[in-house]
Amino acid sequence: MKIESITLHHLRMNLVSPFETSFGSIAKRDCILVEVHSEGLIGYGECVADRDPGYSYETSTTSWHILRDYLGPTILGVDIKNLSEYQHIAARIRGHPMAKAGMEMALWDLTGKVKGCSLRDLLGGVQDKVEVGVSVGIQEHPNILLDAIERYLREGYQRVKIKIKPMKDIEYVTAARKEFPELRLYVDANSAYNLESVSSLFSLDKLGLVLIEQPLADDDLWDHKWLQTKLDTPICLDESILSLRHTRQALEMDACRIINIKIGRVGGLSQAVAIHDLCYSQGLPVWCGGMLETGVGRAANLALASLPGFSLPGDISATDRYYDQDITLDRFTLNPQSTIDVPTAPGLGITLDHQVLQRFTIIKETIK
Ligand code: OSB
Ligand code: MG
Repeated sequence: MKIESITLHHLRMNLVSPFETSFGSIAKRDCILVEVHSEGLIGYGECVADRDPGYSYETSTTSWHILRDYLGPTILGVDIKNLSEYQHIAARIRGHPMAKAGMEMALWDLTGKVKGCSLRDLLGGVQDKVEVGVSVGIQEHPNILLDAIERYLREGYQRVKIKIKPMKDIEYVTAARKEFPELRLYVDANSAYNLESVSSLFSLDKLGLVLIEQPLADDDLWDHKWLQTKLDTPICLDESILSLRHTRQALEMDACRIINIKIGRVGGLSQAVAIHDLCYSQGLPVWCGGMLETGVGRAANLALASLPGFSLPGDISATDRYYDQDITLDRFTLNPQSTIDVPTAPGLGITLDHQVLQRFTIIKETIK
């Protein structure tokens, strides 16, 4: 696959409702669509870095810089024979996993289209549909949270993740547990706690949660290891796991009992699969995290989540949970049993809606 040109689109898309986490609230979501052209085919990838550095140090602006000034020029004109060649190119740039993942996804899509093979089959996926849940943002009042959960349950979701932070935790999650005694509940703190505020989590430990996601700092496996000895509820790491090495060390330390795998956070699908493989071989459950993706990133998440070790429902909701208008013609819908179908067409298996894409593009640049 000789890479002839690369087009970057900085998108800003309206969410159906604002999404609030411990690091802030967003009403519009930014991302970069990466378009790679080769021999009459186009591969698409989504870089999930947000406008602000709340979840990660990467932003849409830093990713744009890395994609346009480093990754793009290095692969332009190169005949990429396989994805491991790209791994070597990306490894020369320190950090910036989301930028690397966006470009890699476009190359995976292209590879699938060249071979006439779906991403699921390229990765070794084994499911036609995957179990999914919904992530509910921080709300103004526990009753509003209960209403939101009830609405999602009516839509068919059978697993709910509640975003928490200090003061927006015990009362909210206790109310949810009381109202929905059997519901599979996750909570996600996005690093909002420290050793002073951690006692709230001991109250949550009594509520029969499936997991507590990323309670402490992103760069702190050690304190998570300590906290896991104090909790019966499994800790699930998200922000702390940026690589296969972090995964191995977290496993060796018993810093968590579950891992959330996100393609962007770990630098791409190849790394995501490697992390899956290690966890699967050690019997550690994983699930696919979300970054409010468009249909492009959602298709990749579905393919990844079809691997055999993804034994817990992921943060992969239906298109209408995020966007009224999405950049793909394909809209993902929820099946009975809280599942979504994995795309089967070559590559990501999606088709772009160029009108919608144009409407949400705030900057566009082609390098050739
Ligand atoms: O921590 O999982 C997270 C969204 C943006 C940034 C971080 C996170 C999230 C979510 C939403 O929880 C998951 C989704 O439905 O895409
Ligand atoms: Mg998370």
